[in-house]
Amino acid sequence: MSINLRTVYAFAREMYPKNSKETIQYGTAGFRGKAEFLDSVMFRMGVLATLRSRYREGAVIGVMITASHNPEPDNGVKLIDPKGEMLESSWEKIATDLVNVSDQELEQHVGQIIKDNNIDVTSSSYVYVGMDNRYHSPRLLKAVADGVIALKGNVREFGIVTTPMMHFFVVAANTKEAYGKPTEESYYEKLISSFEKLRNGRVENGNYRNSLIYDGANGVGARKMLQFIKRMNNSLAVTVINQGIGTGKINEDCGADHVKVKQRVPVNMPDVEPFTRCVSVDGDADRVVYFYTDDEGQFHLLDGDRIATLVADYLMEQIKRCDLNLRIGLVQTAYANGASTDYIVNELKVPVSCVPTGVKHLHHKALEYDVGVYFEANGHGTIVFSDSAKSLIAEAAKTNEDAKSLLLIIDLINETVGDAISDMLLVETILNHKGWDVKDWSAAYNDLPNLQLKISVQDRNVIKTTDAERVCVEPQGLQEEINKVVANYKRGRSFVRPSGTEDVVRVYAEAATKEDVQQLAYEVGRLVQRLAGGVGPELVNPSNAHL
Ligand code: 16G
Ligand code: ZN
Repeated sequence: MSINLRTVYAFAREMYPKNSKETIQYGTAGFRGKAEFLDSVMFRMGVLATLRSRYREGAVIGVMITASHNPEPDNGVKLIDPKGEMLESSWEKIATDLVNVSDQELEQHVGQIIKDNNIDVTSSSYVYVGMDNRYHSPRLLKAVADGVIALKGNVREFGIVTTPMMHFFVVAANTKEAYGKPTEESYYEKLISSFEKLRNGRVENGNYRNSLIYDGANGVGARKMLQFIKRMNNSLAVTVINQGIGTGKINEDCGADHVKVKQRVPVNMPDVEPFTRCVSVDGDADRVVYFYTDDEGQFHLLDGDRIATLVADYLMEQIKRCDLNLRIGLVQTAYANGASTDYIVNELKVPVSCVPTGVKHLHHKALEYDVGVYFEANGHGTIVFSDSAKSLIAEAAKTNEDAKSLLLIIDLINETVGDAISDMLLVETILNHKGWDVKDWSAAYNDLPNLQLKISVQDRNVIKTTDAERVCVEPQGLQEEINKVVANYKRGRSFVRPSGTEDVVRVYAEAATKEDVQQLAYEVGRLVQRLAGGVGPELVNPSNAHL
């Protein structure tokens, strides 16, 4: 096979010319931005995925087109490495450089990547592509596919799928073991059969009822849940709202991010009994949070921290029952509610560590344990089992029923990445096992009131942090000022960090009361505006707002 790099240039010039001069960066979530500027990015990512596949000796590389929880006009692209993990960081830099060169430089630049990485361009390559259900996704998918074709690679299109499904397909294609086949049916089969075996016909137990409301964020998670429902034997009665049919826009007033950040129910909530279990996923179904309203109409959130503690508690219990000597650990970020961390340390007595925001940091840390549970407060997370833990559990499962359940949990969980649907089925399994309703689940600890603000500044990168983003080292003096403010609040905690996905600085605050947390967030937000080059209107002091 001979490759003519001219083709790459010709395609780019004719069909995917670069129409934006702004430099963009491969961040925590790949490339993201307004869809109309992404055609050339997508084409080039098709090219890069093909090169990456050849570099990895023909292993399948995944490309997912989605802007996750962002609004409808946005889109984005993420590459998935052969074992289902995020793209290796040295290649993030290659990706960034590749999308930012001009069309004229493209041919030569691609030649350089091939040379620098010693890539055999005549070898075979396989790229899997999937997308969310935004109206511009099919157009962008075609651009990725053309990028692969320009280098004579093999491309397989999966159409509309969730992000975790893409990870599943990539792993299934690259592993020889009985992980599953790289097909939608195989994915459903694996999750549903382990879920139903874990239920063992017992659909209700104690306070646990098997019905729930599912907010699909008008995204792919809604469609796929409808597919799950079709295939489940009534083991779970799910009512899907925000299905993405009609006028509803993806993530608009609904979905996991809306529910978590706004701390309120999504649109189109049916009239349900107080304490009904409800769940929200985000636009590409890799995040999940639970919520309910009590008998006074008060909203309650059960977020990623809450899921992490439930899961860790359950796993500890099962591991103890099987008498297995496995080290379990929990990984959080600075966003984890202080009350959850206290509960983990003082009640669960599980080792807990804090890492910077972004799945790859959590995932990486979780791999240090035999059984690593990681969750971001925003609902993204999973469990990873080491190979030795898996074989110990498999051995024990020959004689022990609890170990058999653990083995089924390994099948139920999508280890490569947080998977909203798989995580939800896991939570349902644990609640059923314990005979718990949402009240029982909430009783473990009370979240400290918390709040997030977005602050616009001239250049968000003037903010530099350390200690898993809990301490700000630049601009100088900002952290000292934050410390002084925080000291005035009971149980006060606050940190600032530049967002990896939006052009803003994020402020997180928590404190003993709702009033305090509003005031604390305001004061820290003002510090950022003053000391880090704030642009836009000054924040309004909440204590003056009532005057
Ligand atoms: C991305 C990350 C997510 C993180 C979020 C933070 C991945 C796959 N996703 O969505 O883990 O919580 O960014 O966004 O790593 P921020 O930097 O804008 O606060
Ligand atoms: Zn997402």
